[in-house]
Parts: sequence; structure tokens; C-alpha cells
Amino acid sequence: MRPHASDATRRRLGIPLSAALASCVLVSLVLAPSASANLLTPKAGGSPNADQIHSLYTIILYIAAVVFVGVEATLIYSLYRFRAKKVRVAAQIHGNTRLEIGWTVGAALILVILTVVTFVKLPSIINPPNSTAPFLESALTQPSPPNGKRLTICVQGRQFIWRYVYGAACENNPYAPKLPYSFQEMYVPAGVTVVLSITAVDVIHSWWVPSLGGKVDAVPGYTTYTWFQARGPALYHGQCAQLCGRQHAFMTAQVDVMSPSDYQQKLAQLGQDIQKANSQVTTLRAYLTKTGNL
Ligand SMILES: [Cu+2]
Repeated sequence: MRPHASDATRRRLGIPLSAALASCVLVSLVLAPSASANLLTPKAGGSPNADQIHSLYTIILYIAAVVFVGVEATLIYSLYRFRAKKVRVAAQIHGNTRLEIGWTVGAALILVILTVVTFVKLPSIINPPNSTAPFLESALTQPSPPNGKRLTICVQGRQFIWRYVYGAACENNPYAPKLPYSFQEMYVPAGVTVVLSITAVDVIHSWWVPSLGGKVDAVPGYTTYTWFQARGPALYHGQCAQLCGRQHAFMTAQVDVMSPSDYQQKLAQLGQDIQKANSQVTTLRAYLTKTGNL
């Protein structure tokens, strides 16, 4: 009797155990949005390019969902309808030209539709629009909105922090004196087309603020570009999306969107803070040199 009893216990435990395992998987899936994305679709709402990526993704997802549900429903129906029964003998079918042509043409048609929709959407994802706010800087590098007016910010990825240098002059020398810069948190004016000129100083990183558009690699010795146009004052969060070393998980980014006038004040403040810190360092260095400690 004993072995039977332990079998029964095992069976009794088996169901709750698999239920617990299934709930663990479900909970981890539900928690996935905290990884800076929505449950099923990419984040949107922060910038027009992010919105276009979101709508393209959603169109493809819906078409894929219809195909998935159709295939799975047919499969489940067939499994039930034609299940093994006593006496019944399975029909042996060798090919069906009509069906085969049907699903080949159908699949090709879906691919053509997806390609056309993608190419129609791509320009609005790649090309930056004009700024909606009156703001004012232009440079000669690509990409550029039609009227050329945008704000250039150089983004430098380094283990394990982002550095931002403000103004088109950063493209010639991101360490040029007097150029305002900040770490981790980027300040931008709302309604202005911001073009990011992205590089890395050590290993490959990846710039990614989901609400403001797709990921862009930051590669040492090479400049990549992306853009966004944030709508209103808001704070957006991002994360380096390329495994870049032990502290990769802590390489976060923040984009603080403010009104153009607040932005100009912030930039002036940044400039003053940097100047103050520089003069403190100069004083300290002079003191250390004088006292023979340097
Ligand atoms: Cu990184």
C-alpha cells in the first residue's frame, strides 16, 4: 500500500507545484514592463519618432496575432475533431495543390503589405521634423530638419555613465572649454528638435530612452545620430542597452524636458557651476603644488 500512497502524495503535490511555477513565470512576465517598455508594445508618447515606431510595431503585432490565432485554432480544432477513435481509420492525404498555392500566396501577400507599411512609415521615423518651439541653432551635419533649426547635443557613452555636451560646437571638440556639459541627466527644451550626435570613449554602449525613440549604438571612433522632439515638460528614463561591463545595469539616463526659457536658464546655470568647480580645482592645485603635495 505504501508505494501507492507516496505516488498519490507526489501527484497531489505535483499540481500545486506546477501551478506555483506557472504563476512565477506569469509574475515575471507581468513585471517585464519595469524594464522600460510596455507589456506588449514599445513605449510611445514622448516624441513623434517613438509614436511612429509604436504604431508600426502595433500594425505588425495585430497581423501576426490574427495569423497566430488562426493557426492555433485550426490546430486545436483538428486535434479534437480528428482525434483517435476505435474503428476510425485516418485518411491518408498526399498534398493539396489549391491549399498549398493558397497559403504560399497568402504569406507572400502579408509580407508585401508589411514591407509597404514599413517603407511608408520609415521616413517619419528617420527624418526629424521642424521644431515647434521658437529655438534656434543650426549646424551643417546630418540629419537635419527641413528648416535646419535644431539643438545639437553630443552624447558620449563611457563606462558607466553618459556625458552630454550642449551645442553644435561639441561635434568638433566635446571637451572644448566653455561648452556646457552634464552627466547622466540631459536637459532639453520642449518642442525643439534635438539631434543627438552619439559616440563612445571606451567600449560599445547603446543610447535608449524608450519614450523618445529607438536604440542607437554608441561606438568608439564612430558617430551615430538620432533625434527626438519632446512634447511638454516631463522626465524620461532610459538605460544603456548594450552590455558594456560589470556596472552596465547602473548606466542609466534621464532626459529632463523643460520650457525653452527654463532650458536657457539651466544651461547658464550649468556654465556657472562648471566655471566655479574649475576655479576651485585650480585653487586646490595651486595650494597642493605650493605645499609640495602635488
Ligand atoms: Cu553602457
